[in-house]
Amino acid sequence: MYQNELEKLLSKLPLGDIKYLDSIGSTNDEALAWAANDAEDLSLVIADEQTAGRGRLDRKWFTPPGTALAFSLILRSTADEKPHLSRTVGWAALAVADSLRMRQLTPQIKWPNDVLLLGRKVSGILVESVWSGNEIDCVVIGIGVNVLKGAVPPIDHERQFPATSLEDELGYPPERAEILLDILSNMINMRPQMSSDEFLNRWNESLAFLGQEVQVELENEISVTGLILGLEPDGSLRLRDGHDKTLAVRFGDVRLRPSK
Ligand code: BT5
Repeated sequence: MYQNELEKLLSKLPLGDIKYLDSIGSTNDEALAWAANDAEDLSLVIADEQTAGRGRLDRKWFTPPGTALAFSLILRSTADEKPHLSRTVGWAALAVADSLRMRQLTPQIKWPNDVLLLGRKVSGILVESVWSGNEIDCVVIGIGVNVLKGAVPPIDHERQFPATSLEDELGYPPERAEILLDILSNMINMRPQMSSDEFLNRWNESLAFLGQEVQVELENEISVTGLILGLEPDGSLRLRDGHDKTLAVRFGDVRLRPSK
């Protein structure tokens, strides 16, 4: 674990408690259990390796040791933030995208939860909630970033979309700890703006396939094909289908890809 390096850098940020782990099944599982107990706002679980990293719908997320960022941030939202929690995934995706822009890369957000570089997935985000009755008590934001080449899953690792790493795109191996610091700083700085129109505009402008035709797979193997018009205020995706009808696709079990 690169704990010493991380401790030094992360001490600059107003985070809650931090758990550093050499290896874990999934940082989201650890953070969900911690959040259900007594974790403070902005507590962090970070692991060098995940042996059962998860994507959505129980898909697998590949995190071999020494190569990737895999962490989960616990958000104890305030009453003011609760109405905007559906924007959480955009918050994380923009923070990752901004950290890549700081390195002269050109990221795009493949709605809802992937960050792409030149059409290849470099980062995935998994937002999960801890409920208390009918209310969301807190949110866990899991982020995986392929930093070094070795983080890119082999072709046969149920890979449905091309993948890349920062090392592949930059041409040199960047420091994991510095990228983590930038992502977390971006999240902390952007947090008060999450409800603003400007935030939504920035998220919108970062969307991959904007104005292009895509196919979105919903639950039960139903899919819709349409032109991406942009985001609804709650972060849903607005599409125009072949009959000129506008529809909004909510988060959930969707898979998006260009239709041709
Ligand atoms: C995601 O799901 O992209 C969300 C991934 C979230 C991972 C973080 S790591 C920290 C935290 N702890 C966890 O256990 N999870 C979070 P989804 O959109 O369902 O994409 C999953 C798909 O991406 C898989 O089915 C593979 O096709 C592909 N994939 C797996 N590992 C990958 C990797 N390292 N890079 C690029 N693609 C990958």
